[in-house]
Amino acid sequence: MANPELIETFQQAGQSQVFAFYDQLSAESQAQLLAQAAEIDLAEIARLKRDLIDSSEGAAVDLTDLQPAPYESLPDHGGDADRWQEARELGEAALRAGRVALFTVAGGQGTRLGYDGPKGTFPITPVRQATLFQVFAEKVQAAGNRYGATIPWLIMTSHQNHDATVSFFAEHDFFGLTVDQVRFFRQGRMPAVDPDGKIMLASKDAIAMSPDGHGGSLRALDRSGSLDQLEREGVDIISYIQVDNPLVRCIDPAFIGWHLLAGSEMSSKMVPKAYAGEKVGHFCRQRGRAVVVEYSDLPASIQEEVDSATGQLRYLAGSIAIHVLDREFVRRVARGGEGLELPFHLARKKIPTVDAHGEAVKPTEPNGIKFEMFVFDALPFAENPIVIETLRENDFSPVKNASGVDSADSCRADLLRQYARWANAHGAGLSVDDSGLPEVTFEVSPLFGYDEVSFAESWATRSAPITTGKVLS
Ligand code: UD2
Repeated sequence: MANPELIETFQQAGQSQVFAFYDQLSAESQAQLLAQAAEIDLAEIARLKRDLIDSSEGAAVDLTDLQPAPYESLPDHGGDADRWQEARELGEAALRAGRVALFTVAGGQGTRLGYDGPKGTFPITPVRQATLFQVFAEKVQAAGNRYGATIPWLIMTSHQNHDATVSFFAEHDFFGLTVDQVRFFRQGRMPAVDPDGKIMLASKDAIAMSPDGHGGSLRALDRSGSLDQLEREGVDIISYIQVDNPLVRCIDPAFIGWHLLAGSEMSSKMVPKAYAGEKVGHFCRQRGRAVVVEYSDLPASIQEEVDSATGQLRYLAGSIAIHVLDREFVRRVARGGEGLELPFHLARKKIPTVDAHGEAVKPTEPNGIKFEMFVFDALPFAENPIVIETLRENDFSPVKNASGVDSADSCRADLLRQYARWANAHGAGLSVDDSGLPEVTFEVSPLFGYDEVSFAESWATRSAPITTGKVLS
């Protein structure tokens, strides 16, 4: 039998069920199963069972000494306009010096959207139906042109969607970017376990493995050699975004500048929560460190507290998963040790598996547990973390659900509102409804304008009026 040591290690760890059907498998399937098993850190699984599954306190979030995090308000909301201008200039200088890379986490499974394929290949813009990936590619290109620098774009995929993602870019000639500029790497995986901590099989010859969460991106950036490559290129600032949010200012000089002004290792954007129960994480401080507490972990009574001085929610700063990371900070956290490890979070899920006879089981209730790391759990390790305010309409409209809130429809409408705001600020005179939605369905390619400033420059040279179906490009 090939690799008996590995099988024996699993037996000794009480995980022999992983090889229950091994003798029935072809040599190829045996090799596949062994390769998967070799990815698993059995000591880590034992620790997670003990600390998260068996311990009632393990999963509880520590809320002692929690305070709302301070943040830099926008100039229109009382912030220091001169400092914002200083930040912007500093960020622009860093961009011109080629110090900035974009990083997109795109390893999620997109289950809620119900879309078959990597989420980044989802068509989103209102006229061209450009995909999420194309929108980001055009923003990278436009910003690179503006600052006279090549902006590397790192994309983290998962085992499930890696090949499809890479082929998609190849089929579309990398949307005008160079092959060297766009770098793909896979994130790590974790096995699902049953309530007794036993590693589950997806089929007789495969372990039920799933992506290790967006927090796995820090390890993956390091393991893939991406950090070393960035270091050779003189890039030390990593702009982190999620694949589901095409509205994001993914290359934002002011944000980069605030990160540099503060000497921060990890910076974040916040939006004021729209209402107490909004489902976002909360930026907080705890014993001198920055933390994000997910909505599900913060009791409603705390979420509803009002600041008597401002009349606003006390825990106002909502996390929209937009960060700037210092390259060496990522390396430090990725390498771990000395208490630097990101914690795992546990989620009870329906995991397709096999029964004792190897027959497929499709559960209707959660039957297993997945483990994920979250990138914002790196914040407590960061020196001088800073949170800055942004406007939702400029930075945040994620595509998460098939319909309703945070769906493709709501996101397209937000894109249209943004185009109309930019155009009307320059006298386009478009009719809009009370929510700012224009009557005409048109589109602004990021190559024409990826923010107000670049839009204003291109607008001065445009010709025909805006009508339905028009693409400004
Ligand atoms: C996340 C945040 C939430 C809020 C929201 C904003 C968590 C737990 N919550 O919610 O507070 O900021 O985003 O949109 O993060 N991904 C991977 N690999 C994985 C899992 C996810 O690359 O293993 C990527 C995924 O492709 C997507 C992003 O991470 O780009 C967010 O993932 P999600 O949809 O699971 O996050 P969500 O909506 O629960």
